[in-house]
Amino acid sequence: EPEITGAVPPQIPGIALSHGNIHQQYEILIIDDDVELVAFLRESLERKSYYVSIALSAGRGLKLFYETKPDLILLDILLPDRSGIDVLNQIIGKAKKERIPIIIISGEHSKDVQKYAYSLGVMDYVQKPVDIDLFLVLIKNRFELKKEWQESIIVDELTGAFNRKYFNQTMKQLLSDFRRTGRTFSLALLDLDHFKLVNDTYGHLVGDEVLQTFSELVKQSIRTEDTFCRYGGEEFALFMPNTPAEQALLVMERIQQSFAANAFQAKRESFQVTFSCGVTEVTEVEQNADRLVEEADQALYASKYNGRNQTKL
Ligand code: GH3
Ligand code: MG
Ligand code: MG
Ligand code: MG
Repeated sequence: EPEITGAVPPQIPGIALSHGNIHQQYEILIIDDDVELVAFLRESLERKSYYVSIALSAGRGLKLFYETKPDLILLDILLPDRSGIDVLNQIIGKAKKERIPIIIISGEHSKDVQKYAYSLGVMDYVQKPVDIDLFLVLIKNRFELKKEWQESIIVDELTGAFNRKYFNQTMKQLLSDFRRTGRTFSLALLDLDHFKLVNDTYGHLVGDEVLQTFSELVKQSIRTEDTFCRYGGEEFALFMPNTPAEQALLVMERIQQSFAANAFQAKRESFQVTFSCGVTEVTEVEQNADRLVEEADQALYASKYNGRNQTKL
């Protein structure tokens, strides 16, 4: 079987994130033996900047499914080696779990086959000949849903900061970059000062608003390559790649000043909130996630102990 391969994705992670927005280069796997249709689809999809990989048989399709982890699959029913329904049965579980949409494109118009595909959980069954304009809109819709889902599992709902799950992923990525290339990064832990008092005085809803305003302000103050996460409760974390600790400290002090200057209104009163911060920079090769967090946490504790509304290394 001739090997037709699509454009090679870049060696950077598939998902690039900036402050809760996903900019992804999506990869589409086409499993279809109709060479002309495949070439046409590929051209149309690549023009829309999708990556395309192609399998002209069920066997090759399954191999590429497991190897390339596509974001969407276009699956034919009549294939030379096995039926597309077989393929479907084999991959549908994993595809559902990982939210990989499967779109059947087939010349097989029997109602029973369509019904069976739908009953397995396929959302779209497109009959050949394919109307490319409609087809491209359909794909775009499927990716929009996927993107919403991808964001929903890594972004904290209240504050729009990344969640703890994404904190862990980012930590892993940055530590491995550091071990591989020596690229440094700083980690800051931020904890709101006397936040219990804010809740007790003005109520939990006002407390939530403070958390939101705080997050907005931090997000506006940082670079796109920085990653801002809600670590838990009223505690946040900021990763600053390529930033030595001394520089990170200055960044945090600047944010502290602008946050402290912000006036909140509640119960016909005006009040201010501050936060304390601890910063650490990755240094030794053996440094691991727990050590880094512990160091930042100790620095944070020193800031609290020393009177709050400040940053320590
Ligand atoms: P310190 O300056 O020492 O950090 O004092 P603190 O009062 O900020 O610290 P403490 O750990 O005693 O209290 C944290 C409070 O944050 C208690 C908790 O109810 C509140 N909190 C945590 N998550 C949320 C949230 O999502 N919304 C609101 N409104 N409050 C929250
Ligand atoms: Mg076919
Ligand atoms: Mg606190
Ligand atoms: Mg706390």
